[in-house]
Amino acid sequence: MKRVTIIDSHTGGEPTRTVISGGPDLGSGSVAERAERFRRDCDAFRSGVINEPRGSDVLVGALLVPPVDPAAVCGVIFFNNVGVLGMCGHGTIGLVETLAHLGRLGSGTFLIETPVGPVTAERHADGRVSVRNVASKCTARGVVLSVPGIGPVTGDVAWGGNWFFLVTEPKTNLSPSGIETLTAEAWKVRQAVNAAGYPEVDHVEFFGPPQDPANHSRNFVLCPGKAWDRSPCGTGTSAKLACLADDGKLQPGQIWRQESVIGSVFEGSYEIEEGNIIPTITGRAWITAETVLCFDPADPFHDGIR
Ligand code: PYC
Repeated sequence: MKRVTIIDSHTGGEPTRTVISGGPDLGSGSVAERAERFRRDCDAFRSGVINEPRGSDVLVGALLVPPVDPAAVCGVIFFNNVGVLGMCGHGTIGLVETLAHLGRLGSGTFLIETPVGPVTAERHADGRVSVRNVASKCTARGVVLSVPGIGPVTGDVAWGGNWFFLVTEPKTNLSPSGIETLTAEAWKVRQAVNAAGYPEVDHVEFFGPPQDPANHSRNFVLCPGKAWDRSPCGTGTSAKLACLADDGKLQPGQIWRQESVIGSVFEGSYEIEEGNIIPTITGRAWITAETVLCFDPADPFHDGIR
């Protein structure tokens, strides 16, 4: 029986499953090279850890790997129900909380290597974690899509560690009761934006007014495998900050409070470094389980249901 030790956490409701031991040996090289090896050679492991019967579509996995830079606390490869992610904001907050829970973090700022570049994180005295993300950018503005069954939809293409299509006037209210409809609409938008020449986009983000007046906006984010993000999405909020910065609607250092479709909140701001927009996202994670996953070679669903 193969055993994989994990710690589960959630960040604003969105779960992260951090693999502590029992993961594959990905050899040497940059975290990007090892993420590519993981994608190519370890799909059964990815699916077995995330998908039913051990997990569910909504889980995001975080595989700890040795860093290249000895100053880094770790390297990490994020993965979900269908593949490998570039970065993950809620996942990094969950990872930091997990390392703190294990007693592996001192105080101060930590360097973490991801496949799309290094990020830094800081755990504050109140347990909140700030993640200084990779450079984010808006690459196409005002893209008009003709979406079958919906009609014209306008949005922006932006990078925040993953690729997003950001829609500011969705057709459905961003409330928990609308999640089924929002999921169906966002999936159609995803197909339309991919067909319109943006195959890199694998997350769709709808924005609307916040429910809590202390916040600036509410969002609904559809992830690559059709799961909706329970958190406001760290990389999605980074993409939003890049668009706001581009529009001159948010100044460096100014706080943006992004509310999720279930009301959890990330605080974001950005700075400009060498002409790049560098977002910082702050949120809170909670430990939910310490578990050993068992993989019996005779189990017909050893590799998860994919
Ligand atoms: O927080 O960046 C994020 C994220 C990506 C996918 C799910 N959450």
